Amino acid sequence: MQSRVIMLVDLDYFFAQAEELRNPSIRDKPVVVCVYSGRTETSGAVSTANYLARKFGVKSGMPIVQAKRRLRDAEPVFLPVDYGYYETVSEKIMNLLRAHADQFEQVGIDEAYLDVTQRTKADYEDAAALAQDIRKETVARQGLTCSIGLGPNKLVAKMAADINKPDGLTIVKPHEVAAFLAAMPVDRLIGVGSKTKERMQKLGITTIGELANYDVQRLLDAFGRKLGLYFHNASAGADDEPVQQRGEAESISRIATLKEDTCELGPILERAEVECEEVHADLIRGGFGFRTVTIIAVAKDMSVHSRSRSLDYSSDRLDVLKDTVREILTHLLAECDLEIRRVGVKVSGLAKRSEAQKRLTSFIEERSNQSDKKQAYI
Ligand code: DCP
Ligand code: CA
Ligand code: CA
Repeated sequence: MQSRVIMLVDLDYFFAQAEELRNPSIRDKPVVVCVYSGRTETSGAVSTANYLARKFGVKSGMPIVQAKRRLRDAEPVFLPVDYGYYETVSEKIMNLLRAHADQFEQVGIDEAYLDVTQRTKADYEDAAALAQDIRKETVARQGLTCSIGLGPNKLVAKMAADINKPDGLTIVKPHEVAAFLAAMPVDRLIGVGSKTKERMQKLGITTIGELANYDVQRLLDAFGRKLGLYFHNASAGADDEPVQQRGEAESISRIATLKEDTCELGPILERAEVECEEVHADLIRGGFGFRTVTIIAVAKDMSVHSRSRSLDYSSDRLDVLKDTVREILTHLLAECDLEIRRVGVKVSGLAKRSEAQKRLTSFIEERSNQSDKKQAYI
């Protein structure tokens, strides 16, 4: 097979950079974009932060209070997430990137794979020049910097893009792959989390190179066939996944056990709202809107009850999701006398969001807000 040339383009500190774009006066300050949970004024988590804020140790997922503490004397700017705006920015960038690819695959709100084998005739010098053009173009046309990894497959391209951030370009030619990976700690390999890292450590594996040289049969014994084979191939930098627009996810869900079994709406709703936020974050990262919301409730006796409601339009709004969840739960609890042990939120009927859809949705939502909101549901 002809060797491929794959690029991974990832926007730098995306939500925070998008905020800087519409308000350049905050550029020289630490900028922290937050998902406020609404419980207290500062409860919630950091979505992302610009690189100045990261110098103070602020990072995605950190509690907002902790970020505030770290940035106490640094004149920080804290902003709430504005997914709709980031999506608009993302869409423009993706359209720009798509034009440079033979095959294009968006893998989240701020990154995409480009197969550029044909247009560069598999020449890395050509591909490097194309990557430089793309970097210049995202800045000149959309005002945003990105980091790019270039390599013979998606795995190497992705890992290369992470090396030189922000505003970096890292090129790994086919003959450089083994050396590029060998010395890296094993948890830098995509798919190796902290638990797997610990298990590998017990096997005497601490670097990706050691994983590549580890006896394959023993690896399969330890991790099972599918995962073992993946680790074996990936650690050698082998990956033949094609670049292609993915089929749409069928659903996104979260389920969790309540602190105690209860039949009261308050604590059940509180848990469900956290799940709404997590589901919604995944939804936005994937660039999806939803039409159907399902509540799954597991009762004390382990019986499972589910209720769904469909909107007559596709939405990506957290408030719409939360309102629908509240409505379904209220009905469910009124209908059956249940002590709930676990509660889950699922969205389905997912569709990629386009500009036209978004305009339509905001129009319908405006209308339905004016009249009785229930009319928006079927
Ligand atoms: N995001 C989030 N919560 C997380 C991780 C990410 O809300 N735990 C959101 C905010 C990010 C966006 O997704 O801006 C893209 O995620 P990345 O992992 O690509 O991170 P950034 O673009 O923020 O930073 P980097 O410059 O490291 O790519
Ligand atoms: Ca990014
Ligand atoms: Ca990303």
